[in-house]
Amino acid sequence: MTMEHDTIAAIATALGNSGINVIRISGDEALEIALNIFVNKNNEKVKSFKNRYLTYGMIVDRDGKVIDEVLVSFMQKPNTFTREDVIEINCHGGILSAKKILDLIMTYNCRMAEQGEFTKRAFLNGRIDLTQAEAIIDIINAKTQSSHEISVSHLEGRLSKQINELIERIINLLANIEVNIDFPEYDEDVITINKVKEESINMLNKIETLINTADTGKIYKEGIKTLIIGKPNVGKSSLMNFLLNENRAIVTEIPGTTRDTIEEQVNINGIPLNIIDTAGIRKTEDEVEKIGVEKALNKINEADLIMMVLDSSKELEEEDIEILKLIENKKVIYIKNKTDLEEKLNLDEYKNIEEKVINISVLKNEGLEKITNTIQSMFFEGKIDLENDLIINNARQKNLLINAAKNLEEVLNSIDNGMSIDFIEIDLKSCMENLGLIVGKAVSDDLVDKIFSDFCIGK
Ligand SMILES: Nc1nc2c(ncn2[C@@H]2O[C@H](COP(=O)(O)OP(=O)(O)OP(=O)(O)O)[C@@H](O)[C@H]2O)c(=O)[nH]1
Ligand SMILES: [Mg+2]
Repeated sequence: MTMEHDTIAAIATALGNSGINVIRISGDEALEIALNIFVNKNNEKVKSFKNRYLTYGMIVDRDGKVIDEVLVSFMQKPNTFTREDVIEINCHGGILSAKKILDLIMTYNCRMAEQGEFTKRAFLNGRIDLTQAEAIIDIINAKTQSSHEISVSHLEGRLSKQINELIERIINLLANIEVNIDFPEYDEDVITINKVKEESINMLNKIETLINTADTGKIYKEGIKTLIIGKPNVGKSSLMNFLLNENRAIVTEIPGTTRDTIEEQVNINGIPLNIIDTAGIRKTEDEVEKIGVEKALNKINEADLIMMVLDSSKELEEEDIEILKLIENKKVIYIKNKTDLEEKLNLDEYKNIEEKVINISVLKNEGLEKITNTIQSMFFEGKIDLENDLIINNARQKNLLINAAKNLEEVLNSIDNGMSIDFIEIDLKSCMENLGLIVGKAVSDDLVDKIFSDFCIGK
């Protein structure tokens, strides 16, 4: 078990061939340790560092041997990221300098920081709340501009502000109810109940609006899992390569070219796609191909979007029909490729599909923009204004909002059924607790540990 007030240290930058690395120390011993291992340009120990200034000098080991040339900054508590004393040492890049300095620091009264422990301290010491801490992880991991923007708005505290406002409103309602329970002779029951009802409806609307943004938030964060599927040789890998704008997958005229699934991420007009090219679906005796086909079929369930590729120059075959059946209940874009060749495909028996089919020729570079337009309208049509809407992009937060919404529905049910005000009070309190958990009020230690363990070391 680690103690929250230990002094901790870690290398905060990714180790590799970089220009500089940063070693961070936080805690009561931070300043003392830095003073012990540092000498200035005259090779003298210093008595202190000026708060929030960079000081040039050397790090020397216990025998006085120079390890590296550095810039040291001292940030005095409480106005620091962790709200503790923080030292940051900028040393030269590469792996060795930073590691040697960290090893030296470890010989003092200090231990290695756990993953995310600096940010965890920022949370535990009240500098940021949980939505902001989660936003920091998401900013680090953001793969698209949009996902980054959403997380920055959370870091600024926009989500916390809305949640805290809701909590305030519930506290007011509870106070009203308490007055009623304590002084029943005032007989303001009806007024109170009406107010609770009105407020609950209004708050429920707000929460539902937030919940409705969660699908979009998830897509921006994780990308649309897009499976390219079809019988062999229809041009799946050609389409994949076109979307990626590189020759990632092997393309040949031999049916059965792609054996394994190939997964890549791409950003198309700001829409993040995780594209998976698959082995052409057919019955085959080839052991390797068979496994590939199995893999492709298994991926259907977990896909957010299926791109079903058909070959315009071939008649509809049993394999096509089988795939059409398998994807019946999924979000599908039907793509008819090779429209540069003489058309043989007949979809008369599949009128509903025919209407939706997008005609393309990867070879001639025709019709491909229609695919992106379709994705855009399928997933984002008029729903979200990234700049102004607050978007949920975290499953934990979404689930708590769903619970809070259920609590308010219960409140409204109880009112409609003329239940005693005690019931209403209980559900309002649960709602308040669920909202509180979003921003990190009364969250369990285990949960805090779990959330911060997703961070990298040194953050
Ligand atoms: N005429 C024409 N040929 C195309 C077009 N798109 C792809 N092809 C050709 O069709 C053949 C098969 O393309 P692939 O992209 O390998 O097809 P696939 O669906 O990945 O095939 P498997 O991996 O075997 O399942 C290649 O010879 C491509 O050059 C197109 O729009 N028109
Ligand atoms: Mg292929």
